[in-house]
Amino acid sequence: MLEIPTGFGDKFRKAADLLDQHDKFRIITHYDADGISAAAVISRALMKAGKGFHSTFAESAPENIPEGLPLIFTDLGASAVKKLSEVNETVIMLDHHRVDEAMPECEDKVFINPHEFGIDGAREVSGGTLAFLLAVFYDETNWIKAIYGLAGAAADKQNVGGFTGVNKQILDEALERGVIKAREGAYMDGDGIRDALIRSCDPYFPGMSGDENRVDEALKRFKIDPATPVDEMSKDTGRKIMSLLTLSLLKKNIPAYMVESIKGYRYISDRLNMSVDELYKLMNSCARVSQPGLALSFCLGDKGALSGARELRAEYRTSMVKRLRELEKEGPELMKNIQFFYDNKKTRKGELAGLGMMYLFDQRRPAFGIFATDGKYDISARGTKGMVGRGLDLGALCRKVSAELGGSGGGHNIAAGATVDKGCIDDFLRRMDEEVGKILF
Ligand SMILES: [Mn+2]
Repeated sequence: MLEIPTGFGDKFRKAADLLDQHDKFRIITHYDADGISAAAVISRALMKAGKGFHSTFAESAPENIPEGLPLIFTDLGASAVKKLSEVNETVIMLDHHRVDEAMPECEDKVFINPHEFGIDGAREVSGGTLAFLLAVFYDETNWIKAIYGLAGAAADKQNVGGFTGVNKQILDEALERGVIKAREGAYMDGDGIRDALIRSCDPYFPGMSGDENRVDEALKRFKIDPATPVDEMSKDTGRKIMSLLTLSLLKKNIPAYMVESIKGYRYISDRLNMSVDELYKLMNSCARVSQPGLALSFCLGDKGALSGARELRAEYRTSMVKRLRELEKEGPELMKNIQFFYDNKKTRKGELAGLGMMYLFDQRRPAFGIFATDGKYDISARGTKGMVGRGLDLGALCRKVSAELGGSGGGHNIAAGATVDKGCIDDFLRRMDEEVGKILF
């Protein structure tokens, strides 16, 4: 049984009653993978109850709140509760982002934010798992949809080091109910082990990912059938593959906790024939190219949409592996205390910098991915947990250094970004190199 604070549970009961009272809803959800996951859970629950819905993806709660239908906000809305409390509609809001404001109490509205109950929305529950709680409060048979909720939590990186809090409770009960199965292994998927190894970009295996010859050679040496499905490898085969992958990372001096994180429990829904890991990565692939609707469609059972999403993910993986291999060969440019590279895709540079820091690049220097847009440079900065532990705050540095040069910037300590005028990029890198040096060296 789920053990959640009483007041928190009361809010879900009230939200479930509001679902009961209407036949059609407008769902407004965040356009990232967690938002897609939340919309998938709610839409499926409404479909099952024979209710209608209409979903929209947004970056935040819209300026003008649409009226005419009861509203469900998922994975967003907490920063706009005042406005939402004034609309002339029934409102259900489920948002795990931390805000300072108290959640208002209104008769035909319910505002659910886990932080109000001492639950850490950054780690313990996501938009997807909040939506899932509502679905099971509404109708217990919705437990079979657990994979959709957990995918949102995984997409928001709440599974790093294992699920905790509300997410963990949902996972445990889903396992107990048999709607999800746990299997141990590497976080890889593909059409057989050969395909999975060649396409693997997250995790990326230096000297292995993208290199058909090396993969073939290794599989032959270990006498492993290249077509063996990843989930059906014998213990012995799994061990051989793991030692191979571990070695590829250790050669790059990747720290032990990162090497460890390439494997763990994968949570699989037999019904969907998919793992939580694969599901959220498919959602991410759609969100990345601004097609969250495609991901929602496949979650609602559209087979064509599923193959479309699989194609998007395959293209994405091919492009990432290719670019990471180039960076593996040429290396990012090294300065004294930082490293940087240019990339021709805006959204890719940050992910390349992040994956590079996790699996490939020099571990002593934070990485900066740079993209040229009209007249400006867009910069993504990524560090490691170790650097943050030694006092590095890339968000603060991006803000400070870009402001000195008339640009803007900010973000988290481990992942941040900045924009500066074209003529300023050399100064930006030079100043960043100095500032990072003061902290790390
Ligand atoms: Mn979220």
